Amino acid sequence: MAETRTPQCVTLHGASISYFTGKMENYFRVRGIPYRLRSMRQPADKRMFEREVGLMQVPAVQLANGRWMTDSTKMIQWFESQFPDYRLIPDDPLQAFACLLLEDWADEWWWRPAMHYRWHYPVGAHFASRHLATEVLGSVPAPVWLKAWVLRRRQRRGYTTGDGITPANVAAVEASFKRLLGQLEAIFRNRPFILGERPSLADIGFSGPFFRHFALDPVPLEIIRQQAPAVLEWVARLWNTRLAECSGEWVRGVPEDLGALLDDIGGAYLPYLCANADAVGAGKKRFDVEVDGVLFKGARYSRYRVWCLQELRAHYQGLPDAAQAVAKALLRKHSCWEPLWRNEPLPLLPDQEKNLPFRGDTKMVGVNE
Ligand SMILES: N[C@@H](CCC(=O)N[C@@H](CS)C(=O)NCC(=O)O)C(=O)O
Repeated sequence: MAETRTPQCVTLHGASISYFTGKMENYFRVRGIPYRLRSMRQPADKRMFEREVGLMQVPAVQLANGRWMTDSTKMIQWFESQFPDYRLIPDDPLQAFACLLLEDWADEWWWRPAMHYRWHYPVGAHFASRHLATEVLGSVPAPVWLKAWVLRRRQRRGYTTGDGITPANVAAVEASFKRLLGQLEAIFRNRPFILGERPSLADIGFSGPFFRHFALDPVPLEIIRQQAPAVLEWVARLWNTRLAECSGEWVRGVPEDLGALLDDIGGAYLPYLCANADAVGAGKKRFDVEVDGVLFKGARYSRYRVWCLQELRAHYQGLPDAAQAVAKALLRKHSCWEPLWRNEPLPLLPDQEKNLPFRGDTKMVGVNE
């Protein structure tokens, strides 16, 4: 019989325009887990986060019993194991694997374009920097304009021009976003959520880039309005859906229209993860990588994303034999198979991220490294 225990209210420490805070908000709402958003305040919270979860990154979640957690992906997996009613992850192992792959891609690959659109265009950069200067740096004794300027510079150096975006590849990065919109638009014209009539972990994954970035920042929002109105509807639909009230069904298997997304994962994301693993293995904090015809110069290395690649492998290896065979054929068809296994061994730290979601070892991208 389904579990009906009502979760207690949790505290979501984050920022109200942050990518991963927005992902957790969508998760908690859809899943019916009551939460209170508490805006992180710098610099005091830095010490508290480092003490409680090992890292300064948002969001961090505090359970009703006071225990702290970090990392949206592992937190969601933990909550799903605690409250197994109203399933967010399909029972079909192939669909579950597809969800985990899409979530990882949404988290890690769409971060850079989302940061680009936020910080490249002055209209969005001024809105976001003033907002964060007030929300997150409110207690820092300096004028808002100065804090906003410092934030814009930090975010560009950390996540856009300092992470592989150059004048030569901006057009291609923006074209990849528009291609994603076309792919998602085609899906949402056919059904309300990525895997059917009910939201899955794949939708929650995409709420990261979309909810607080692409569908909030003025430049990408206008592109979505004009080119992908069904995607805009999906953003609001997900926010307004409660799994407890959903009676819709999943689609069967992995539908054909997800093929274009898988092609992009195989063509760009997984090869990027391999190049990142090469860089980490070689001790290079910056590296150049060309994927799908687009050159990223001076991308930052990420130890965390080496672990992401390991996680994708582990999800595949955890599939039952029959599902492994189908998954392998699917991954092969979309050029995902070879890059999934290309690097051996992976340059992981000893026991890296073993204590997630309660303690993290590495940040997704270290802006100060
Ligand atoms: N893997 C983490 C990533 C969290 C993350 O990188 N959050 C960003 C803000 S949305 C952050 O805190 N960055 C740290 C910084 O900018 O120093 C998750 O899934 O929660």
